[in-house]
Amino acid sequence: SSRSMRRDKNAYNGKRFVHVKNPYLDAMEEDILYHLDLGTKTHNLPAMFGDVKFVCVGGSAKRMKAFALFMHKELGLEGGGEDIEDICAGTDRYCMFKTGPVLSISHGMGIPSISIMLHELIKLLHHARCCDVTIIRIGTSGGIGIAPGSVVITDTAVDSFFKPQFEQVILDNVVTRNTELDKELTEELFTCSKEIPNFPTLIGHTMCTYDFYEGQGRLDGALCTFSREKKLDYLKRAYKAGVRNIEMESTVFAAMCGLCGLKAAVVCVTLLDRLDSDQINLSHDVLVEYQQRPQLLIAKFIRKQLGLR
Ligand code: R2B
Ligand code: URA
Repeated sequence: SSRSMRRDKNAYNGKRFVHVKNPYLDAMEEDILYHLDLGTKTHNLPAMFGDVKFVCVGGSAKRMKAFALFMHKELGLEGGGEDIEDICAGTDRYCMFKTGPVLSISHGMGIPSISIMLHELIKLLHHARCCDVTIIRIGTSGGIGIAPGSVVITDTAVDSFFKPQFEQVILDNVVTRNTELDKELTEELFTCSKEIPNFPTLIGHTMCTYDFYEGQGRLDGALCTFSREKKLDYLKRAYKAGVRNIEMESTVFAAMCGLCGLKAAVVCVTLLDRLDSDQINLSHDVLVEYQQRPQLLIAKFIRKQLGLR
């Protein structure tokens, strides 16, 4: 594919470095990663992050801390990991934890929030001279026509018009970017999922919207200007176009990671079937269990990649 060719072109001595595509960056004397409370002069980024091979991102700070603790255990690292420190403790915009070669970071909700984090994360990985990095978004989503609790591995992220693209407004232009994800990684994750008992998983398109309510065809927001029939017609057309779940970050995540040479995947659990309802009425325990599913899959995948069976 065009993406793997691009990847080869950017490999040196067989290593694929994280690259930034900004001619101004190299000339900067210092780079302050403001929203992460890190910087090239204040921190030794290669020493802190040079060994990172897996980056996991997800919306909630609590969940990404829980994932780091889980990974700590799964990697068989020393101690219980309870004292794991938030590397971004100087800011409450995002949180970040490191366990061995695994970095766990929260990104908040929606395209603008994840996009700010990704700009600074990708620069961080570049400054730290990381190579061969795999990045995975683990999240929640609304399913379409599939049982709640199912895990969807995204093959292509699509916009609200079911198009496999992300439109970035730059100055007063609209730049259209590709949202293809890594095919090989998607397949590897799907293979992993089959090795976990009672773990409903499928590969499908993921629709990314700018809003949770009107933007996802919900009838239960503070505003609603369409009928139940229009809602169902839209969601059924999405299903026909191959969409199996809806969330709020996948298109920009796929676009930015693809352009910067990161092998990327999106793995989201579905909390409800949008053909049945709009409100999420799962009990606390079921919600917690569902949210652990993407974490379980990624932990298994990382263990396998590191040769820890
Ligand atoms: C999934 O869940 C959040 C909204 O509830 C949003 O961040 C997303 O993509
Ligand atoms: N996250 C979303 O974006 N939509 C849902 O329906 C559930 C979680």
